Amino acid sequence: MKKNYRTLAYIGLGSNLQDPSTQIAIALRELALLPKSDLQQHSGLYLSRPMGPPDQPVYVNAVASIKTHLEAEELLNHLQSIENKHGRERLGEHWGPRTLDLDILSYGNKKINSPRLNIPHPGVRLREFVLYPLQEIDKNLIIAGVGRVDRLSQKCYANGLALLEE
Ligand code: ROI
Repeated sequence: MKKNYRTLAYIGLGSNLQDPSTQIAIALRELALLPKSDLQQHSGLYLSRPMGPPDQPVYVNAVASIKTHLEAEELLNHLQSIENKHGRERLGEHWGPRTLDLDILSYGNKKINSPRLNIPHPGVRLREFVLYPLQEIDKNLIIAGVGRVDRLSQKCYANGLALLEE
């Protein structure tokens, strides 16, 4: 049955291989083409130090919001097929480099814990490269079960995060 309401979902984008800024710019255009969905907003592009093994290139990160009729798992399927189009290889290295990573950060006020999905994303409260861009697009955002994004980003060390000029 078609859902007759739409869910506001936030998506995190990250890349540190093969011209990361271009990967992110193309991914934003692809998010705008998701079925049953409308892209609402996206942040600027940020340069961020790698979380995880430090011997990998710096990342470019951004966040976007969409309104969608897709169920969370369907949205995940679409995001994974976009990642795959960008040549994402799952090399098995824990927290290693990647051409494109698309994470569902939140999906309405829903909490989901399934083998494929943990929503809200468990990394949100600790990641400057998620919190600062979220605050840029919605300074009043509250992530259910996590907290107010403005307060969380005040407590989160910026770690050299830098907004890239256009
Ligand atoms: N580090 C940064 N700075 N940005 C990311 O998007 C990112 N993504 C990841 C890991 C490997 C945890 N580190 C990251 O998946």
